Amino acid sequence: MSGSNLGDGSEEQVSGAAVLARALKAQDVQYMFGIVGIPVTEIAVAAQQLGIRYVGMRNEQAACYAASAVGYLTGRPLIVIGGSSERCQETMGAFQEFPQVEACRLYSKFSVRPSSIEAIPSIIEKAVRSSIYGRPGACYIDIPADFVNLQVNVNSIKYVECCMPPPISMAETSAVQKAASVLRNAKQPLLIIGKGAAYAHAEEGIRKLVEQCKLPFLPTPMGKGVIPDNHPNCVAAARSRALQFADVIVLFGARLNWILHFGLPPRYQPDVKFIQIDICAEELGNNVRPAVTLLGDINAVTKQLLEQFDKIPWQYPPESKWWNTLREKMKSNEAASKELASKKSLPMNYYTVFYHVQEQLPRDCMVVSEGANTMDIGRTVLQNYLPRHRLDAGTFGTMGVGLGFAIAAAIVAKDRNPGQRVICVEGDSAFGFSGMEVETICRYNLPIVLLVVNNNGIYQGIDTDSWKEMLKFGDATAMAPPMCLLPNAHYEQVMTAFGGNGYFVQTPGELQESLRKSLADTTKPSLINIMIEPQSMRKAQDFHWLTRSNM
Ligand SMILES: Cc1ncc(C[n+]2csc(CCOP(=O)(O)OP(=O)(O)O)c2C)c(N)n1
Ligand SMILES: [Mg+2]
Repeated sequence: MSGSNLGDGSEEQVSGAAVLARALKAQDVQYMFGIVGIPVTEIAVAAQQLGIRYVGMRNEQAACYAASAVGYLTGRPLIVIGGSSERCQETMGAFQEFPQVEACRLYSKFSVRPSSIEAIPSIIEKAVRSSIYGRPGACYIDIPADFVNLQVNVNSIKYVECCMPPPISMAETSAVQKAASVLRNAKQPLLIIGKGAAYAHAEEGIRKLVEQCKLPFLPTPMGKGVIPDNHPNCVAAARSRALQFADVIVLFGARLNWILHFGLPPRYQPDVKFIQIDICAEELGNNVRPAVTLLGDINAVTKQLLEQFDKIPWQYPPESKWWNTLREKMKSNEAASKELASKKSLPMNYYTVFYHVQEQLPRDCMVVSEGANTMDIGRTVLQNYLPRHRLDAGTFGTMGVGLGFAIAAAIVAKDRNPGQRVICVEGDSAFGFSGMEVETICRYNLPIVLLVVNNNGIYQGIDTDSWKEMLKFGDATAMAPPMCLLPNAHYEQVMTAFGGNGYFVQTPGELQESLRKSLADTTKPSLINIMIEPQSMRKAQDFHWLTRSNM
C-alpha cells in the first residue's frame, strides 16, 4: 500500500467526517444513500462536497436496499456506515448506545470501529476490498459521534490507494475435464443460470455454451436476462418439468437453496448429477453430493468449459426426446397462461395485467418487482432481454426492497444510460413497506414507473362490498382475515401528493392508456394503481409451494 500526504506540513486541521469522505472517495465510492441526523450529518455533507452522489432516503432500510442494488449493478457492494455514541459515554447509557459492531458481525463480512481517525483510510480500504473479493457481501464501519467533528492534523492522515479489482480464480483443469465429460454423456441435460452468473458478467460465455452445445437452460429469478428470456433454448415455461427429469444439471452461480427446491426429490431425480460452478467454496456440496465442483470466477470457469468443447466439439441433439418433452410442456403452459390473460371479465386477473404490461415494456428497461403473487406471476410473464436488468425480492423474499432498488436502478440509469426506464412492479402490501420513498423518487425526479397490482391484500383480499357487509357487524378489523388491507385504496394519490402522475385503473383499456402516457412522460415519475380481482390466484401448479398453508 502506498500512502500520500495532504497539505503542506502546516498545522492545518481536518475533521473525522472529511477524512472518512476522502477515504471513501479514494476507494472509488460513487454513491451514498442515507438519512442524516446527529451525529452523521457532517459525513453526508463532506461526501457531497467531494463529489460523492448523496441520496437522502426516508428510511435507512430503503437506503440499504438502494445501496445494495447499486452494488449489484456496478460490482461495488454495500458498505454500511453507522454513527454510534461517543466513546467517552460508552456503557453510561449514551444517546443511541448499542453494540453495533457486534450486532452487525452476524450480517456482514467485516464489521469494525476504527481505533482512531488516522485508521479510517486503511479500514475503509479493507472494507471495500472485503466486500468485493470472493463471494461479495456487505461490510459495516462504526463511526463514534466524537470522531465526526474531531480535528486532527492533516499530515497525520495517510490515504490508501483504491484496492485492486478482485483477482480472478479458475477451476482445476481435471475438474473442468470431468465436468465436460459428464455433460457429454448426459441424456437429459439442463443448465441453470443464477445471480452469480449475472454478477460475474458471464453472459457471453454462457450464451456461447448454450448455442454451441445446443443445451436447454433455465434462469433463476435474478439470472433472468443473462441470456434473453425469449432465446429458443430457454425452457423457463417448463421449469418444473425440466428440474424434475434432468439427469445432469450445471449450476452457474445458482445455489441449491429453497428457490431451487434444495436439489432434492420429488422435484429432482434422486440420481441427478449436479455440476456446481461457484465462487464460494462453502456453497459446493450443500444439500446434495455434486458429481463435479468447479470453484472459481463463473465467467472464467465458463470459458474453461468452452475450451473443452472447442477442443472436442459436441452438441446435444436438438431433436431428442428430452427437447420434445420440454417443448410440449412449454407449449401447454404458455397456452394456459395466455388463456387466463385473455379473460375479459372484470376485475382483471394477474395474467391479464402482466400481458398488457409486457406489450409495452421497453426492451432495455430495468424491471424491479416484489410481492407474492405479483412477483411470482409477473416474473413468468415479464421478459428480460439483458443481463442485470431485473431486481426482485430474491432469496430472502424481503418485502420493502422494491422502491429502494428502483431508486438505485434509476440513479445508475441516469448516470450511465440516460433515457432508460425503470418499471417497478409492486404488490399492494409490498408497496406499503417503503411507500414513503415515493417522495424520494419525486424529489430526485427519477425515471420510474411504479405499478401497484392491487388485490386489497397479502396474497389476496376482499372486495369493497364484503368489507361494507363486515362493517355492519361492528368492528370489521376484528373479523377481517389478517391478509386483508383496506379495499380500493388509492395508492396513486401517494404519487400525486408529491407532484408525480397518478392513475387509478380498472380495465385493460385504462391500463394500456395510462402505461402509454407514463412511458411517454419523461419529465415525471408515475404510479399506476391497478385494481385486480381480490381472489385472483396463480394458475394451478404441479407442486405446492414449499411451506404448505391451509389458507
Ligand atoms: C419483511 C417481510 N415481512 C413480511 C413478509 C411476509 N410476506 C410475504 S409476501 C407479503 C406481501 C404479499 O402481498 P402483496 O405484496 O400485496 O402481493 P400479492 O401476493 O397480494 O400480489 C408478505 C407481507 C415478508 N416476506 N417480508
Ligand atoms: Mg396484494
